[in-house]
Amino acid sequence: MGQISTKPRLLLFQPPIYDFALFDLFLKPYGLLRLGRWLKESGYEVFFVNGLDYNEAVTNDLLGVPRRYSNGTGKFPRMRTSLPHGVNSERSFGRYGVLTNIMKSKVKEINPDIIFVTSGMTYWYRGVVEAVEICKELFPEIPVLTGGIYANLMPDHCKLSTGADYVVTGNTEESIKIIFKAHSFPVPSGKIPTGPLMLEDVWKDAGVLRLNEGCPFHCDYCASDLLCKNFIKGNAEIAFELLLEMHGRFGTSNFAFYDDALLVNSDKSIKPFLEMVIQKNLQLKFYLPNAVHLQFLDKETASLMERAGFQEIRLGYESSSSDFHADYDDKFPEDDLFRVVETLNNAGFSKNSITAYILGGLPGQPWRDVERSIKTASSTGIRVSLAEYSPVPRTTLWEKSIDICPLPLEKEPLFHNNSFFPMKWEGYTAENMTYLKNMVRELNVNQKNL
Ligand code: B12
Ligand code: SF4
Repeated sequence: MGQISTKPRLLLFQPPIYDFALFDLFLKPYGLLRLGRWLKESGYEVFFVNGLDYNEAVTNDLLGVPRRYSNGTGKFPRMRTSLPHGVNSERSFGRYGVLTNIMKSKVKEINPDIIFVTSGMTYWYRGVVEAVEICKELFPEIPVLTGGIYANLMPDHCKLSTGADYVVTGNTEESIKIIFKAHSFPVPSGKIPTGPLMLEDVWKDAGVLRLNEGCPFHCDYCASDLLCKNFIKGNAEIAFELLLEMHGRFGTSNFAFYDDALLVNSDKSIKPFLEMVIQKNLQLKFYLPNAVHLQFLDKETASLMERAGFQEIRLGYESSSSDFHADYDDKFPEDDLFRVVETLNNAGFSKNSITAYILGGLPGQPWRDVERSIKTASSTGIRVSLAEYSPVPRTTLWEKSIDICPLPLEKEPLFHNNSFFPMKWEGYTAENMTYLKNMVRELNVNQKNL
């Protein structure tokens, strides 16, 4: 007979997601699983309930098996649901993830001593509410902590809407130590590791890597510096070890970078990392769900990326307007896109594998500026992606967004979802947005056919 463990039982909970549409573009609970690894190393027995498990059999029997792709991306099981009272949309709203009763029975079986619920986009908060509700219904006395992006950007809303015992913001490491001490749990030692808990179900199809933490830039529309106060330079050896660990244990061959600023400090991080990858010759595939900075993409980096197995390059172009960059960010000189496309192309990337992100729908932004940016980017022969602005609490543009927007952004985070197009005005109407989206679609089809 096995011995009964006396280790404290920690439950990590990834909530389901409520949204109009959701595609799994390497969406993983990376932050939460870093904590899991830390606490496992500190002597905790760690359990994980994945509300976004796309392989959960009972859910898939009922809702249908979601379509998945060989690069580890794909769909999640979806159930139609209604929007809360007072929130209206013509689009169908959905709940993505594992059925509630299945999650409930998993949580019950674990019988935890302490629970961590993570959070992502602010407008996904309803899933966090559901996860905390399940935990509190089953184990009213067990401390429930929430953390992550929504918790950090809207702590008061998070406390009120979820009723969690703790909303952890700022310095996660210190906060956890204080809370654990107050509850007489063993206080974890050392630092939160860069690497996440190794779970086959999570990492087999696609792994997540992050070299640099945070970003040295401070764009008015972005929360990067709120989530990570100081830019932390990456360590190529540690990232490579994590890659080898996932590849060795689970055969993972697709890897996505979560960096906000992957190419910053490149001589010490991404370049040596890619050299190690090339030398080991493991036939891996790399993806960039987040865009990289144009000004740091030099010849050497482009060549290393191509040789290491990058399947695509996404570029943070945002706009062709110099006024835009003067107003909101200070990212790069105007003609950098042309230089970078040529550099990437010479390194072996087809134009069809390069995408420029353009930001549309910022408060007061004229639609004609966005149209010009789309045309300029597309004239280089690459693909274009129109990233629709989502107002992010506590950023520089937040106050302006609240002033302009007729929707109650502070009270109801669902309205941060760009599906509501919260910043429409007479200089950028819903019709203008539809026109721009169609234009992007057509231009991209034409590029493909060239
Ligand atoms: C990777 C990423 C993506 C990926 C998706 C992956 C994902 N996980 O969601 C992609 C590229 C698809 C994406 C898309 C978008 N994104 Co994005 N994305 C990010 C990014 C860079 C990382 C997110 C992440 O997972 N971080 C991992 C973190 C959580 O790990 P960590 O820091 O190590 O975690 C620590 C703490 O958070 C904490 N913690 C975490 N969980 C818990 C739990 C407990 C209990 C405790 C105590 C602590 C704790 O402990 C961890 C260890 O120290 C963030 C920016 C950022 N710097 O975070 C933006 C960000 C989340 N995205 C943002 C936006 C705006 C978008 C888009 C809308 C962009 C657009 N206009 O198209 C789209 C929308 C996608 C959609 N489906 O709706 C915004 C958030 C907006 C919002 N309203 O909430 C952010 C903040 C960037 C920004 N512009 O400010 N994104
Ligand atoms: S460069 Fe990118 S990640 Fe950095 S602050 Fe600007 S938008 Fe955010």
